[in-house]
This record gives sequence, structure tokens and C-alpha cells, in this order.
Amino acid sequence: MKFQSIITIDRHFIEQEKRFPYATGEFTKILYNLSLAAKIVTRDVRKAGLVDILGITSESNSSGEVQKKLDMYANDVFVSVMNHDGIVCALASEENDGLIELDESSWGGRYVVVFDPLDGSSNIDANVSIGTIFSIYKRVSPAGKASELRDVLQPGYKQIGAGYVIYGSSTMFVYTTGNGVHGFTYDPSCGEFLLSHPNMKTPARGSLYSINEGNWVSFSDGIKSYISWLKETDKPTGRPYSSRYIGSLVADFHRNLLYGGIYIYPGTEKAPQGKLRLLYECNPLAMIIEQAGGKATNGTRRILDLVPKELHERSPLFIGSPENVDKAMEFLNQSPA
Ligand code: AHM
Ligand code: MG
Repeated sequence: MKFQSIITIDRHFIEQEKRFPYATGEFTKILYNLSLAAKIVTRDVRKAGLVDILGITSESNSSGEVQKKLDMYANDVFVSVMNHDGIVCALASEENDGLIELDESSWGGRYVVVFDPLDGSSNIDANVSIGTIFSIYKRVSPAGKASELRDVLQPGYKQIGAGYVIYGSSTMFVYTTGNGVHGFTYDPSCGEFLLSHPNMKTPARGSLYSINEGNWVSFSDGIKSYISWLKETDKPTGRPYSSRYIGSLVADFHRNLLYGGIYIYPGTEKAPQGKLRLLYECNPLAMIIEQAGGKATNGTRRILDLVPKELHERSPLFIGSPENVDKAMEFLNQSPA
């Protein structure tokens, strides 16, 4: 029997680091720490129904949403793995109002990590896939003192790494450092993430669309006519397309990345910036989709070019296969929101 070569995530990180002859290994250590946190969260997501870790707490996050205990637990795990070796100078999480306080040992750190520790948390109790999303930037303020807000409020094109973890039927860790997108599946029997999806590319066009159609009445005319177009019958363009919407961004994104299609969370009259957060959700996934050959826009501009003004800023998101995103933009341009 012939064995395929087995590539662990650590080996892959080290191979990627070799592209940079002056690398100190610190960036690689961040990736290693993120994968360690993903293993710890996997362990606890898997037994979430068995221990007293589920259930709604009375606390709300900065956006006023009710947090689940597992969100806060995952948040603590990611903060604690990031905040101990002085490599990271600034940490920001969707679950914290401001920058996470780090002690003086972080002042010399050269990197910034922002993350959504457990996205899709409304799905936890129903055993539906949830995820973690992260991105990494280089510090812009001078080292040797506490980091500043500007270290975190950088446009997405400045990301030097981004990824997500999906806690699904198996756990996968998908990441990019600007050299393609690589996916690893967790093998619990040996406690390792193993390379299962090297150099992931999204199809140029796909027949899936993902949007919360329950919000139909508040969609712009452009979006309504695009969605209606997707439902028409037309053999040459493969219509009608299939609607798939889990309500867990990581899971919806991951499926569309593999099969091709478009995910949309638009702005509405009531919420012109939509629901998703630019820093924690849109930017990392935008870097990944571009590395996989896809596109991400807010309806008028490339997501990665947007300059965030605040930590919890939201943005409309159209993301997926390039031809699907282009087509959606044609409709939007005809009847702008
Ligand atoms: P969360 O970060 O609080 O979990 O919220 C973000 C989630 C995304 O995972 C998902 O795509 C979206 O909210 C679903 O929103 P809606 O229920 O409005 O369709
Ligand atoms: Mg989220």
C-alpha cells in the first residue's frame, strides 16, 4: 500500500517561512499558536453538549448581542495563547469593546492579531458548524511602548496573514500568508492538522448563492433584481442557482469557496453597513478569497481597500467566485442601493 506524504501544519508553516530569508520565526509562532488555540476550542466544542458550557449568559457583547458561554471561552483561549510570548503587541476581538489589554511584555511585539473567536454563535445550541476567523498585521506604531489603535485600524490589503477554523463534521484550519490558500483537516487520533486541501482555488463561476432572504423587503432594487435573475431558468448560465444559507459565515464561505458561488450580506435601509464586521469577518475572508482567485466587495469598493475608522465597523459583503461577484455588481450598478 502506498502512503501519500503527510504534511503537518507545523511543517507547512516552516516551509512558508523559508520564503523570507530574514524571518525570525515570530510570525510562524503566531500561526502555530492560532492552530493550538483551534485544537483547544475543537476539544471543547466537541463536548459542548456534555458539560455546563452552553446556555445564554446575561452579558452582551459590544454590539448588544447576547453572548453564549462558549463564545467567551473561545475568546479566552485565543487571548491566552496570543498573550504570553511578547510577539503580539495588539489584540482585538469581536467580543471585546476596545483593544484587549496586554501587559508590558507585549510592548516590543511587532505583530497585531484580530479575531472573531466563535462566529455563528446563534448556531451553537443546534449543533450547526461554527468557526473562528483571524487576521494578522504588522505593527505600525513604534515598538517599545504600548500599541495604539492605528495598529489595528489598518486596511485589509495590509494583512500579512488570514485564516479561519471551521468546527464542522471535522475541524479544518484554512490559512493564507499571501502565497495561496491551504486547508488542513484535524486528525484527533494524532492531534495534528494535516494538509488536505493544498493551494485551494475557488471556481470561476458557481451555482450557489447565500443570502438571508428573510430580509427581502429591505433589500435594494439592485439586489432584488439580481436574486430574481438567479432564480430564472436559463440553461446556458446554469440557472436557476441553488440557495444555500447556514447563517454561520465561516460555513457558508467555506462551502462556496469549494463549490463556487456568492455569499451576500448587504446593507439595508435600516442598517446601511449590513451586519458583518470589517475587521473581524470581511477583511480576513476577503484576503482568502482573493488568494483563491475570487473577489470581495462592499458593493462599490474592494473590501481590502477600505480603511477602518473604528474597531467594530461593519460593511456590506459580496464575496465569492469572480464571475458571480461581477454579475452581482452589474445589477447593483444598474440600480445602486
Ligand atoms: P456573530 O459574529 O455574532 O456570530 O454574527 C455573524 C453571523 C455570521 O456568521 C452569519 O453569516 C450572520 O451572522 C447571519 O446573520 P443573519 O442571522 O442576519 O442572517
Ligand atoms: Mg462573527
